[in-house]
Amino acid sequence: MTNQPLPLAQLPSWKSLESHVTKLKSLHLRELFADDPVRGKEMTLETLGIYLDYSKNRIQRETLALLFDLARQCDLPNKIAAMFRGDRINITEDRPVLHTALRAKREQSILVEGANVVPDVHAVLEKMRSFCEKIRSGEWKGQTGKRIRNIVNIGIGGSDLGPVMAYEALRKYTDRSLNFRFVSNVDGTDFSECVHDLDPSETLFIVASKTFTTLETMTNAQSARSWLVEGLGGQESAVAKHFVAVSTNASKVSAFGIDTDNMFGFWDWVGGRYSMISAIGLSTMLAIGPTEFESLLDGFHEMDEHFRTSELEQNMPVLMGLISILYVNFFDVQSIAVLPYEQYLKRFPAYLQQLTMESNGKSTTLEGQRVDYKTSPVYWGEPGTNGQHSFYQLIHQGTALIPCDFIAFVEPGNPLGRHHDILIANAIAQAEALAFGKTAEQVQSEGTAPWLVPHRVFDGNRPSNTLFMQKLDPCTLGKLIALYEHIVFVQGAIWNIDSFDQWGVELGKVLAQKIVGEIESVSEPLLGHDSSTNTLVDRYRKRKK
Ligand code: G6Q
Repeated sequence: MTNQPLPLAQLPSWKSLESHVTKLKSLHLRELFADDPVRGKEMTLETLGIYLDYSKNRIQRETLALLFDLARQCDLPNKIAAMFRGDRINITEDRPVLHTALRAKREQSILVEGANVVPDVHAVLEKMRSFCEKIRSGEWKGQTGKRIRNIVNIGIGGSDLGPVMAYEALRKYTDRSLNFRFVSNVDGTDFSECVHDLDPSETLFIVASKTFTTLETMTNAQSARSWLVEGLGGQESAVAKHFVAVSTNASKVSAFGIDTDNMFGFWDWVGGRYSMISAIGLSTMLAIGPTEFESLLDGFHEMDEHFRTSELEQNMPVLMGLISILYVNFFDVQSIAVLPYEQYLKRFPAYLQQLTMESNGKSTTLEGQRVDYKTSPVYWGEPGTNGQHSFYQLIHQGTALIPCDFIAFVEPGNPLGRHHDILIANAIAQAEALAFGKTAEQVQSEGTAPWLVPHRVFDGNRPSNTLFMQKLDPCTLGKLIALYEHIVFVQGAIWNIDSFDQWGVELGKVLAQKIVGEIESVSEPLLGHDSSTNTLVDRYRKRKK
């Protein structure tokens, strides 16, 4: 599958980067800008209405050339082609990785085992559209004849984070006569708080689960069913009017009591964290309507095409992915902050946590060897300006180097006096302060007492990207999400790992099942764990009411 001839750390470009970075580390962004006055204009890339300023990174043009060499030596162009073609690149699960087919145009053909999957994708989209129209128009009635006003998505992980993020991001485009809620945690508080003020006769539950076996989702779905049936006078027949499912598992869906006519399918070649634009996006389509959902799909597709067809040097996901590799593998960076200066993107960092860390939090190569280099950093963040009044201190003056992605839009979500100018000024100022800092001389010249000077110095030389777009609308959101999906792909391709499995979540699930049995056992269980686990189980058993 891959033509990569040598282990990563033995590639010539890797070795060249190692020696190049020794020199780079001694350079300050102040010098890089002083030596290259057009840097701030030239180290930018604009595509699909996204302006990327990457000039405030600790790079020279030579660094980029070496990173592109690395990409070629890692066979990145062929790896990209293999994903889009539907090769079984998720090797540990022996599956193609085709979330890009979810946003393919009707006339495209993408073959899985010889069959074109694009017509199936469009058939599901059509079914979703017709259902959404019935709910949004009020044609679909609940058990008592009332129209649906509340929509509750029950799902977790990939079946929750994308829908929640998209709903929040596109709130301005949503039908405000419908009320959307999202339940994910098995903690009963999540479900209880979600429904406490809802009328069951006006509530629709979407049970979103690829496998339809996930413990949290099934537990919440059962509680939802009891709540609904009880609230509607014990009528089991109400389930048909108040529950729909999104899943790949028809038999489990019908065993739950949901008519498979009310099931929206997808396929095992869509990974959970890459599924928000599949039928898992049903709540999104209900909220924004089929036409805006189409724009969202278009945005994803445009970025897919950019990624698939652009030269590496002009390819935004490739560029951003490679710059992140530089920091993680050559500057020992442990985390990257994503900082949207846009309130509607408040759940975007949470969404990215899963996308990035579940994909690339791996330490085994595709050949089954232990990696001898770092893989995924921690991705985290908060919307600006809130973060500035909390953790930015550490980014400015702490001991860790934390590259930042600033995300901003020219047009405000809600024009209000000077708010937006102030917001954007802050985003631009933070990137400037991080890069250039404030020297001891500058601090002294302000008349600061000598003992206080070291505390008030900003070293600077802290890198960032700025992503500037015109307006947060469905199409732009699609481009932005696909950009990060493909950055993750680039990282995984260079690190030579399987970005599309998630074996690391299995062990805890299995142990939890065992411990649930022990906790709920009527007779005293024989506990065979370590002494810490045994004591915790025993303590809970003795104290629970
Ligand atoms: C994502 C993961 C994971 C998954 C959830 C929910 O890539 O596979 O987050 O989405 O575990 O799974 P189900 O959709 O099967 O309930």
